[in-house]
Amino acid sequence: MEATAGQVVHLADYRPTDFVLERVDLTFELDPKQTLVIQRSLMHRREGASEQAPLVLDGDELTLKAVAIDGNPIDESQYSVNDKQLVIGNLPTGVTFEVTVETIIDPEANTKLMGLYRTNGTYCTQCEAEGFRRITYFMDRPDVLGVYTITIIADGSANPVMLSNGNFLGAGDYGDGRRFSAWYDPHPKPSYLFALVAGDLGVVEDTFTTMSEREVALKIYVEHGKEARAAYAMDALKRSMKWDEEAFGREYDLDIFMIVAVSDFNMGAMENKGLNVFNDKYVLADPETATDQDYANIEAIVAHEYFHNWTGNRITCRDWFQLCLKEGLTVFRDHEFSADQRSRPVKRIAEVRHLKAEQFAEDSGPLAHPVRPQLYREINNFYTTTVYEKGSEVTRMIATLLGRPMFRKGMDLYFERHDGQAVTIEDFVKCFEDVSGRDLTQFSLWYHQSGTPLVSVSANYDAASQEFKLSLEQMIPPTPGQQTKEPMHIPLAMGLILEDGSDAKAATVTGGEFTDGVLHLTERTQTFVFEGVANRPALSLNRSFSAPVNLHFDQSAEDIVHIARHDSDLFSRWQAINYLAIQELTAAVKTTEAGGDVAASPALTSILMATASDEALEPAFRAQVLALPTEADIAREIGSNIDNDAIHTTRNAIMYSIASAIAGPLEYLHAMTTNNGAFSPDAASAGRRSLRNSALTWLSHIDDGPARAAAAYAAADNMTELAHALTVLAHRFPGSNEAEAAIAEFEQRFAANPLVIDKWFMIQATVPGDTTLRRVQDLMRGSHFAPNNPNRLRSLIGSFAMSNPTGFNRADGEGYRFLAERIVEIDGRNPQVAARILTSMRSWRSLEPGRAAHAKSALLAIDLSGRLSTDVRDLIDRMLK
Ligand code: 0A1
Ligand code: ZN
Repeated sequence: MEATAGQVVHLADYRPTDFVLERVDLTFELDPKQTLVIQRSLMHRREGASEQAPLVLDGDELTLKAVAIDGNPIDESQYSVNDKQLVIGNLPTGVTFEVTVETIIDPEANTKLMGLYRTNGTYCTQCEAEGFRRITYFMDRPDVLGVYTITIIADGSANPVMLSNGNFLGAGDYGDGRRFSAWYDPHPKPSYLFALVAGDLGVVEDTFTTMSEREVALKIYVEHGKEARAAYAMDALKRSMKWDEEAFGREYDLDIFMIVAVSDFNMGAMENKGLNVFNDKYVLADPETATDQDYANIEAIVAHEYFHNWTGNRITCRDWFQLCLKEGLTVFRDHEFSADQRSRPVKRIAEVRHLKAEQFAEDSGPLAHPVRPQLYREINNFYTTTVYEKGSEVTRMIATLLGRPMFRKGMDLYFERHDGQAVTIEDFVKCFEDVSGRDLTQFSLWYHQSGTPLVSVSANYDAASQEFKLSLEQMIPPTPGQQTKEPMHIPLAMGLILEDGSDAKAATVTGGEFTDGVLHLTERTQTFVFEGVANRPALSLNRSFSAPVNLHFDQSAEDIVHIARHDSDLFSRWQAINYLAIQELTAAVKTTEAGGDVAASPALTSILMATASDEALEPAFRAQVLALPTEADIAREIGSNIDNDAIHTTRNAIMYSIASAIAGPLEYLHAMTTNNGAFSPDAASAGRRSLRNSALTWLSHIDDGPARAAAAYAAADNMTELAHALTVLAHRFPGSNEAEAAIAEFEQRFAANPLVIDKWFMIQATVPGDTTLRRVQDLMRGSHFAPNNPNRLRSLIGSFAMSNPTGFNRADGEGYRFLAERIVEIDGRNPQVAARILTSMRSWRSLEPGRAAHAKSALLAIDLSGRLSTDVRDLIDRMLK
């Protein structure tokens, strides 16, 4: 366990290392409990560094066996060692020397899953961010780049597969049962991109011919028997490779590209050079076991990790404060890829829903931080939705400001100028300034100021002068460590929609920059005047969600409906309906709390019906429109004094009133979207299934029993419909014979497939209401639960805490008490997973006072529980501050 305090690291303290790494040779003698790691590194003292400066190497939970300089063993008169550092003195100046470090590590005892560990009998590594120091003493930071040669030695029968980064050099037998395998990666890389895998795995193989006609071997390693389920991942990989050549001119740079799927993994996947390691959840899919969402996730994550080869690996981060340099940019690239592979507006809607649900929530609570933070106590806690998703939005805004062709030029310059380097956000932004001539100083505040800007809008049309006046005011709320903010550069795509549905073409626009339909809000308050607007338009603002901001605008229901029917931007049509729905839902919660009855307005009901039945629109879009804001969305919009039960009751009542009014069309939709023909995971087929599922959900609000959902469960021939029908049964008809029977049948059918059992956990853990806590506790005692497996922990405990607003936020506080105990337990084994699940309580201060008091005492219980990891300690301190 780390020290409880955890030192604060400041961006301002960045200094290059005193020594420059040139080459690293690593030999691993693998053993489940005693692996020997021999490191030989060539390095030299940096020019200008002090001649007295010692070599400081990071370490964590290592047993040191030997140290040598240029082959000569040294002892503690020349070095000092503790669990965190190996410090070597008396090193030469002006010449290259070789440091040898031998360490012993215990992969089997490694429950943190950082460094070298075992998963289902396979050796596997995870080194980002600071896992390499758990393998050997090293300058474990991203600005230390080296060329690696790796030799793996292991028992040959247990480990026929032995992999590392780069190109394969060769393999052989020692004749005593041991085998070796050697790898060489010619591209200098930081230690966080190192990877090693060894075990007995099956493989799926293919090839890809690059744009310069080089053939690359593609291999996906999975557990034996699961090979067929890797086909979609392979297809996604080939499409990603092609897309990166076409969209960004980026070609792959080794002879081989490998993916290994493992069942114990802290995150989604990892972009190690040439050897990506994946949580198997994001590799394995077939129609019987994977939903359409699983397929979409696999496509996106395979692409994301592959795209890191250029944005992250060839050009990496100077320090971990620059994490968004690789993550924000790579998320943007994977979003663009998915948009090109699927429906762009539907993809954008899903992104914005996710951004608001996660990032906006983070940005308005105690864990808010800038896209590029200034300090951290535990870097693992900064793999956040702000760094990833807001980071992507900031990249998107650069593309909006410059226009796509100029953005591409800036990216080309970035690749050309910084290939092989470890760089900063400033280096990145400078490329776009240099190609465009635009000053991005004010824009860069997006990297430095946390908090979601609020843009207040007022609009006025004057028929006599044919002028449309738009006044905007921006306000960025205070966030931890940032009480006052500067006005930002906010690019707002917009249109003025005339009566006939067309966009007004204003003759002139004054008051600020307005280019290609994008208005540039740069002042705290700014008024734009559009001249020559023939009649009163409806304002469609923030089209495509061009800026990640909240809008405050008292727009009339008629104008919103007009946009919902006519906007040329499909995303904006969804946005308008969503806005209408959230306004109505939040108002209705107040009515419920005051004891009144609620029902949806005719405007909302009719626009939902019109859009849902509009055959000209793609089914996936219609399904998105039909998906009302979630209970969490409503809670976020209300912002304070949250009573989760009132929200739940209100949302159900509104759904009941709408479903009653449009029952006929819903029945028609449900019938018309029946699956016929073989399953295909393509976007159009998935869209049809999502519309059908949506119709079933709506109908469950007026059905007087579970018969329809039970029939849908019985008829489903793919996981998308099966899991949805089970969800409707379990959530809408809890305790019914049909629900219980389906839960039991599902368990029996998929008992041997842990990834499907995760869905079973998740569906049960998110049943609304007070009784779910008991069910979660029972499931934890059941045979499927594995307390060390991150996927099991997340799907049972994580989904209960993160995605069950009424069950978790029980008024009596039992949900919070349960979680506090679990966090302390999990933290003892796997701090990263504990910390991630704990973020479910980040918005506790917005709860109504009774719940908030219970939540606070649960957090205090964790606080006082003794030995906490730096990960959990950091979060608890920030959440209680
Ligand atoms: N770089 C990876 C995410 C990642 C980060 C940390 C990890 O350590 C447990 C693992 C993966 C990505 O963006 O996909
Ligand atoms: Zn990434």
